[in-house]
Amino acid sequence: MKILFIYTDINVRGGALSYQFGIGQLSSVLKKHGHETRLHHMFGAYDVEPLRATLAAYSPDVVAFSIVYPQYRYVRQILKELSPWKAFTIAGGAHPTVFPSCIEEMPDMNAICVGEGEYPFLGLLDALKEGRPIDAIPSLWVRTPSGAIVRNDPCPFIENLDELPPMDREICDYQAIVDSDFKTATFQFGRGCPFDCTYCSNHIIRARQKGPYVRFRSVDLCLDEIREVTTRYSVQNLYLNDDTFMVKKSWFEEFCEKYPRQFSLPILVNARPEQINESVCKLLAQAHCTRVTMGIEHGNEKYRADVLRRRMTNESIVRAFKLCRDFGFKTKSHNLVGLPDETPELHRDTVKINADIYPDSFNLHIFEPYPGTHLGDRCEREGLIDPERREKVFVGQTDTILKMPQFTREQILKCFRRFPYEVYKKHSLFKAIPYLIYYSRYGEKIIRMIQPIKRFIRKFAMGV
Ligand code: B12
Ligand code: SF4
Repeated sequence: MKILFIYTDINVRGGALSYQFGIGQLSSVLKKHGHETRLHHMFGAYDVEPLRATLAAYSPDVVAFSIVYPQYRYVRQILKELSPWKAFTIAGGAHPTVFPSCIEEMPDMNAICVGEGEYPFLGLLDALKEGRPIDAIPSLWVRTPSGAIVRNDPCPFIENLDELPPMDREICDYQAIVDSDFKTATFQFGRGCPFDCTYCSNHIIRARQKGPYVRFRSVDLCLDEIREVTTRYSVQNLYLNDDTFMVKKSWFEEFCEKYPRQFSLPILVNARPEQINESVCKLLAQAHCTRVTMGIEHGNEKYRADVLRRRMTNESIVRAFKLCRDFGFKTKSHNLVGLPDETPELHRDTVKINADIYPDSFNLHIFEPYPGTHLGDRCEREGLIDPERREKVFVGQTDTILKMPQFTREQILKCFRRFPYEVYKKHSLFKAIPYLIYYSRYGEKIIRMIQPIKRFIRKFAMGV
């Protein structure tokens, strides 16, 4: 059968293209079973016309959307504008997994997949091809001709990721993706995260299916994948996108021992501060690591533990960043602002810890409540979401839809815009200035204008 995947990447900040691992994995599995796949990547501004043309030219049997909540509004718009659909429509991804009742808000969506999609999707395609009923396939919620929705229980997590073929990178212009992010190829070697951060979707994704959630492909297969990608494409850095790269100690050690025997390209990784210690850093250094990204999220220890369920001390965070720096790795911190119960005073603790740490680079996101997550549901229950803004405004983590008397929208935006200056002012104004522009009201427009010299600015500001 002919399947057209649709990946919407609209209004995403920063201008880098991205590879969607879920689609890459589903595509390789479907191709292995004799199906034909294509991708329509809607990037930048919303424009449905090229998609209309793709649909007319390709005439797919099935149209498959992958949805994260911030992009959900655009998927609904596409569905509406191109209705009625000739092809069967199905969606999967984080949002339908965390909040499956979203199918009720999409009358043109025939089915959604809750959780991992490889086998449910294959089951669906086989049934459609053979004209069999489709309403009893595990993990699928299906809209019947009468309009009723059948909700099937999910199948268990795939136990052994090695049984999946390597991800399909040919489905997109992979070289363009690599080039748009300073020649960086991204990899996702495992699935799942054992932690419970309330603003993140992982605790719900984990609860949706049975069986162990945190899994890794075997190291040798991961190295084969790196070889394949670096041979086929021109790549200068590898970004290992896994939520927590070092969560399975034996896998991490094996990877760090075997990787440098075969490759010399620098790797960039994610970690939790409490995972960083001397022996971990030694292994990372051995594996040519050049940057470690760690979530701080909030600088107030008690707030971080009580509201975000991130139980670690400030001391351990400061120590982790320092250790990484001592080993010569660049560091990057992730932070949030505009959270429930937060105040401008509490946010100052986030500024302070970043100023103390002085990371080479950082991200500050304005909190966006994802429906179905612990913190998203709390915002809903407590009436913190401004209903007008939720429907009308795309926030993309640079604005807020919360209405909180103790931390108003104006205050949140002010904190967001001043963060770079406050963090870097005592260290380096040269570093603060590019960030101030990036986080300013006109940041996105300016970034687009200076696209040709982006690499130079990044080197200047972050040293990478
Ligand atoms: C890697 C990653 C990225 C990468 C790759 C983008 C991507 N969409 O995959 C990058 C860095 C680019 C990224 C960007 C963003 N991300 Co992100 N990302 C992740 C991460 C850490 C892993 C996802 C992954 O690759 N898993 C492995 C693959 C194989 O699984 P998968 O994508 O889930 O797909 C499987 C199933 O979901 C299903 N499936 C998926 N699509 C479909 C479609 C059909 C038809 C079917 C049947 C099944 C199906 O089958 C797949 C195979 O089993 C998750 C956290 C997590 N645990 O999921 C966050 C996550 C998905 N990201 C999230 C967000 C919010 C974003 C951004 C909006 C952030 C931002 N402000 O820029 C952007 C959005 C980009 C976009 N347009 O999608 C949220 C989504 C929240 C939600 N409830 O919707 C998550 C869950 C993290 C969180 N904070 O909770 N992200
Ligand atoms: S450690 Fe990161 S990926 Fe894991 S639950 Fe927390 S925020 Fe999500």
